[in-house]
Amino acid sequence: MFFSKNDIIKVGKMNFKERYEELKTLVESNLLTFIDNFRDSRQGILYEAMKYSLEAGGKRFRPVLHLSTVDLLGKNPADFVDSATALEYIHTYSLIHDDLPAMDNDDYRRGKLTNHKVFGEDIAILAGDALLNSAYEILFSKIRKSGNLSVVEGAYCIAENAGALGMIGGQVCDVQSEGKKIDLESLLYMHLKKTGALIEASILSSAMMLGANQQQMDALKIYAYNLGIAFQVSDDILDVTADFEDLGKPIGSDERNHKSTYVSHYGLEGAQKILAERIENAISALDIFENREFLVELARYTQTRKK
Ligand code: GRG
Repeated sequence: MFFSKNDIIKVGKMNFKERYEELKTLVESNLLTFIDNFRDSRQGILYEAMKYSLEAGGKRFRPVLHLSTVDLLGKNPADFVDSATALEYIHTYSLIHDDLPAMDNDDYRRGKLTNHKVFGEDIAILAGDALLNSAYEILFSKIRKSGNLSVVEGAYCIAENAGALGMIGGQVCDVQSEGKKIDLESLLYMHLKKTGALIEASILSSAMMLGANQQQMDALKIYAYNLGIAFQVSDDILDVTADFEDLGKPIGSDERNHKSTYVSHYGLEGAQKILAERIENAISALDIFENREFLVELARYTQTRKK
């Protein structure tokens, strides 16, 4: 189902689940448009591999965050489908590479065989590379169309948070700490970068592109920071409490891979308490926004999600 700009503007008060589905559909219905130019080329196999992982499902949490921040600031989410898609491309590339034998060596993701299991390691690496590159093509194109410095700032925020001092840096800490018991400071740093950075960028980049004021940016930074940590804590909890069907991948992989997690450090109850605290911190940061209902519910969903 495709939503036109007018449909999106018309959306008034509606329940959280419906609005989430609507924003998710907005992204999903445009997800392949940006790579359509090489579908029938010599690189057809690359297109198929990218398409496979893009269509494998997933919550689309980062694009939904990006678009709902646009909502929060009273603008039209349909104008941000491109940058929302770029975020999902970056996320999908990171999952493909994370699943490779040289990293986590996983066979299942989102309930389906991982990319390298279907297309081979060589194509899976290239599909990840191409998704990352396509994300920046999309962002450059948005900058070119807008001619606006605030769009450059938002795009830079995404690049920086996905990079060596962001998600990639966090992944470096992750692979280097495997099999070791790391201290809490290192655990927090790793998670802030590996998981939190792209979640933070999803929220802050659209606010930057829209020229949000300092007070709004400060509040969103607190929300995004706490939500990023909360998302990782809930991921650690799900790894021991969820089931394969909901999660789409085997349970208990953190323990099998000797990973330090919030659960291994604090126990299940301790991790649940930290999660609740982070969620409350995130929610109270939104007090300055009148239209905060959806992002409040999104934080609560992060606490109670089953997948
Ligand atoms: C390979 C550069 C590089 C980075 C990998 C994202 C990542 C960094 C690793 C994934 C490992 C992992 C399970 C991290 C925990 C949090 C996380 C990012 C979970 C997956 O994201 P979801 O739950 O997945 O949003 P879906 O499938 O819903 O999109």
